[in-house]
Amino acid sequence: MTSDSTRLDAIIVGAGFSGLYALHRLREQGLRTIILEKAENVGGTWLFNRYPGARCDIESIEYSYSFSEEIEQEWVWTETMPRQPEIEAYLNFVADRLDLRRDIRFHTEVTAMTFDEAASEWEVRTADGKAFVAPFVVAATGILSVPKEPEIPGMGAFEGVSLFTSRWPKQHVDLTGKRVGVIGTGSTGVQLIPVVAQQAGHLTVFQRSPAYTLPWEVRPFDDGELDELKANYAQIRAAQREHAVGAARLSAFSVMFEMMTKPPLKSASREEQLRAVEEGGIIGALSWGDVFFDIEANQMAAKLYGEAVARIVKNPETAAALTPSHPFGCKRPIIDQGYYETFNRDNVTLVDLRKGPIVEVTPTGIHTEQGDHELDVIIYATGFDAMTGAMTRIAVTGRDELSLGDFWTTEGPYAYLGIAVAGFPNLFIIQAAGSPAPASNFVTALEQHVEWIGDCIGYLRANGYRSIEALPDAQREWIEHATSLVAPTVLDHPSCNSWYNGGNVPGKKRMYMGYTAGIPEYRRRCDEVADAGYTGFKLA
Ligand code: NA7
Repeated sequence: MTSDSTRLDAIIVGAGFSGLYALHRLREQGLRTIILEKAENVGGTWLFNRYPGARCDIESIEYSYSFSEEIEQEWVWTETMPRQPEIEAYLNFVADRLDLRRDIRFHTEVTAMTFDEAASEWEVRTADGKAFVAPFVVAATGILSVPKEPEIPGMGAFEGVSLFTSRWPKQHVDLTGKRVGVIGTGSTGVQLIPVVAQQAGHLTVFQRSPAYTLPWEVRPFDDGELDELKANYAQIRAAQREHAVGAARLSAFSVMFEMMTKPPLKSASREEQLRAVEEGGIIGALSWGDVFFDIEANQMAAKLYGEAVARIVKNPETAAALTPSHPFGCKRPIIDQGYYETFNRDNVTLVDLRKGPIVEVTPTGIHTEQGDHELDVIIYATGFDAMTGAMTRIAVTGRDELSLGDFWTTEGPYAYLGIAVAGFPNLFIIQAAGSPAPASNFVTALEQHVEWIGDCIGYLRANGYRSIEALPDAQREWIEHATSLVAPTVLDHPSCNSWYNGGNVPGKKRMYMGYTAGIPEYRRRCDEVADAGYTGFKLA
């Protein structure tokens, strides 16, 4: 520790959804706490991902903090599922309402953190040369905060405008009349494409893997509707808390959850299958109880899905190109607004990269094995180095010089309870691998994490413990338990590369990183650990 280090009780990294609540919670417990945030404002992922069409696919009244009744009642959501600007404004409102800004250091990027075992404290260093010291660090660095840029030859030589959805410019981007290319058809691409199609002169979508996307109407609240919901907030929150995905109302996850209650596809007659598509469209095609557990049923559902898509998309070749070949469920579910209808527009072309990949970006466009596309603008919607990316970009050194980046890269992204890593005492990572966050309402999951971490730090301080560290055996068992939950399902099928299993990032150690037994079960297990005096941890 240097003499000019700032000394605190706890340091939080990141002022997004998790970090803001962690700051509030730890301050309430009487800890001198600050957030170090690289950006100029609060919001995290919801600050950077400001691309056209960006929206949450969980209902606003559930994708929001439940810990403060005042905030619940005072904030006014305008739509059932909130757009990015509204979520960004909400997080700014929360920061002001709880007077959080006085303890947030903006423009402060954490580059290194080192654990001093003798002193039992972390030294956190920043890009501008400052040092902060505290016994506890809470990494609220986000699970989708590090963009994964594709390594396509020639990207830098493009003479038009290159845009990245995960760092979309704040100023208005005028795409009117432009020849625009979009690479990537995950959640981001699926939200962006219908909006860009309305602005661009011509839109060319470069699709490597077609998405499964569930159309759903998002609408403004009717007059009085939000007030009525707010009057019932206690019941809404209670239902949400008990629901496996942390959202009892409509969400991309609850649609999937509902599917599991349906009869199996393998015993359905052709008439029953057609009726499902007739009555339920795309969602009907996938709504079978066996699709998540039986790869053959899943493949049958994929075919039916293609039939449902072909009822919307007029050009049969385009409809076939939009039919996915990976198992449904192994990538994060998506809710869309008019995605397939977009491909009926005269100004939209789909390039199916399964028939011939992108070779390079040229100064004037994109060259694929199938031909050349002249473009004014290229938009990259190519995903994230999810879950581990933010922490592996910080030089985190634990006990005995152990590097977190090296450990996760060589061994795998292990963590105990999705919160702590053996070898890294007093470091709490919000939503590390083995947390329910990826497959649930992120906000419900993070509130549990923050509260559990707050209670844990309170317990340590009250009982005179200076450090807590996950035990390697407990960590291994937790990861075995988490991965055993998906083993009998198609969620981590070998044919599937997604940010859930790290397969979307070349060279990343593959491991399914979610916890799929549901948030209530996860909460029960975490409480059991705490009630028994933090089993699976070494307290010193
Ligand atoms: P995703 O879901 O990881 O999607 C990224 C998309 O980009 C996906 O279609 C990829 O195809 C595609 N991609 C990535 N690299 C390339 C290259 N080199 N060439 C062509 N296509 C490429 O990220 P999103 O941002 O859409 O969504 C992330 C999460 O944000 C989402 O799950 C929600 O939780 C919110 P691939 O599938 O790898 O073949």
